[in-house]
Amino acid sequence: MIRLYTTERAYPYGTLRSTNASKVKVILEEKGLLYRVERLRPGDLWKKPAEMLAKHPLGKVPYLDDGGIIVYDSTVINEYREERYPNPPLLPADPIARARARMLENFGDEAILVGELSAMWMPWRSKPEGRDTVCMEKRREWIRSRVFPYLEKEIEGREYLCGSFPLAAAPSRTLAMVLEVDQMPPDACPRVGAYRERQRARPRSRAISPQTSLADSAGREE
Ligand SMILES: N[C@@H](CCC(=O)N[C@@H](CS)C(=O)NCC(=O)O)C(=O)O
Repeated sequence: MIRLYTTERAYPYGTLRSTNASKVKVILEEKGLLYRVERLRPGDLWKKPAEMLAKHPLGKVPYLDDGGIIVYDSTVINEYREERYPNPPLLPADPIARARARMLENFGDEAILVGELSAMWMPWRSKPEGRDTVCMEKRREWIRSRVFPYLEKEIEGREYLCGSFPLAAAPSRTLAMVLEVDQMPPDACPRVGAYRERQRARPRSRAISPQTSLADSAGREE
């Protein structure tokens, strides 16, 4: 049985989940694998208890326990999944298309997930009066000016960023998750807006939707 270690909690705006772990969760779903979610206490991300550090030396989530094999880091986990369970494939076979998929994934990691998105997402865990709205707006501006235009260009003429190969789009699936709560409009990028709706409509996105309860998104054991 695969166990995904992450943080997910119910808040007044829905179920708020770790962004990096959601990148893994959505891929486990796309692979149709059976797994169970093990939810850590959100405070563990700061306290970093010894049992967590024993599994992930940086004390972060996600990490995966695949029958006793521990794998951490969302990109490494998703590639491990691909190599260990090749069907359905997450990456195209052609080396050039494969490099493009990996570049899109890397862009998503560096432009969306590292820093920018969490600074916009974490404040939703606080009461409205406790949020740094100036900082949140700065992060939205980054997404508007640097992320949306690039995705707008890459999605042109395509239904999904990389056809039926979801690895490229895993970070942007978590952006779609955050924007279900944040509601920031795609402004001048209509293709991104329509793409986001298509992503959310995929049945496999349900497991990371803020509208899906904790009980309903704990994984599938059979
Ligand atoms: N590169 C890692 C980043 C993981 C990460 O930063 N996770 C966040 C939660 S979304 C975390 O554990 N933060 C606590 C910390 O940075 O100490 C990955 O892709 O898994």
